[in-house]
Amino acid sequence: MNRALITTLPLILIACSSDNATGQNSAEASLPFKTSIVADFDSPWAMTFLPDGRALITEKTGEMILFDPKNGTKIPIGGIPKVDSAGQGALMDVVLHPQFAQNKTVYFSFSERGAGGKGVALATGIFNQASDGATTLDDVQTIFRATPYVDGDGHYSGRIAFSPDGRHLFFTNGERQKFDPAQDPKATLGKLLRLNLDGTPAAGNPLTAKGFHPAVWSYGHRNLLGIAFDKDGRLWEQEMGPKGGDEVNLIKPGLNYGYPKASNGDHYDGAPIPDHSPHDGFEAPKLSWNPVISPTGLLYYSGDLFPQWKNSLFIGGLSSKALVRVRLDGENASKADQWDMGARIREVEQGPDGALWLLEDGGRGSQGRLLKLTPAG
Ligand SMILES: [Ca+2]
Ligand SMILES: [Ca+2]
Repeated sequence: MNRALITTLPLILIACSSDNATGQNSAEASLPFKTSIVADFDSPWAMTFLPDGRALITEKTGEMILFDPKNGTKIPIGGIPKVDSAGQGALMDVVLHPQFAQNKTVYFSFSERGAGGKGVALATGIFNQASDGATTLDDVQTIFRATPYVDGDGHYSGRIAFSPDGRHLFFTNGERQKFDPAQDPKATLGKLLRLNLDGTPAAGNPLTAKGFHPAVWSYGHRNLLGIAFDKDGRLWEQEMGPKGGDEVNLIKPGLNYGYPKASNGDHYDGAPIPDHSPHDGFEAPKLSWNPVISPTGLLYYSGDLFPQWKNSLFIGGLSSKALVRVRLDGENASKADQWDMGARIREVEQGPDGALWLLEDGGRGSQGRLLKLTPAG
């Protein structure tokens, strides 16, 4: 390989047998994908692709970065509000408005300090890149805040997804390591919320007439770190459960998913939680993991590059340092693959060409790299 080619290639292959015939790692060689290191970040949290193939990437400490995979350019984006990134706090998810091509609107979530303590907030801004490349989110507005704000730095959740018809957005609020708020009708903590695109609670939410906060769509959740719609419009969710209780759930309006009254896991202090059982009044997970995988990010795969994985969910694993694949069949889900990635995986995204893109989390020895997975061989 000549030097000019090396310096112009944005991608570095780390598991290519032809480049590494002597020191080949058998685990890597057996993976069904080729892993390319595209870039290095500090502690990235989420990413989303723009229509032109560039990407927005959030960093835990509060930066949003415009990244161009074609040349490796990173441009910090101005206009992001102050983020409280202590503990599990972060500048969190970033998702484009369904009509981004027309209105340039970006939705993002972050943890902040406010009356009563800390909480997770949802905001919008208008993507604006000047002719000199300087990039900002203009007219940033916080359109929803979790209720209530409490002390502590954990279980914010903060994931965002739009309904397939583009008329509503779903937003996750974790139970903030306070347990009972997940069952409190007035709190948005431990809930999956359905909002209008302006951040107000959507009309017709299923529990409003029963006295719940009008944004609530489902409840009894712990730390909801991924939501995604499948091709038939089903809403899937994964959450970090208690010890031995990580979950994939199929979300249906108005249902109680049990936490902290029912879980296939138990509290980390050893206190038992009754397992899910038929007719206990709680919706059981479609899948649970023991030992845990520490799931983060959730992608519904619809691409053509890995045709064998259509109709699969992909989940990043923190403690498991894994990429996890779940096979869907209607309302059923089954564990399909768990590949060792050797680093904590925070985010999974599908690229414009159907490649899988992963962000390492950057903590506890993981580097925070952006990885691109393409078919092996
Ligand atoms: Ca994403
Ligand atoms: Ca249990």
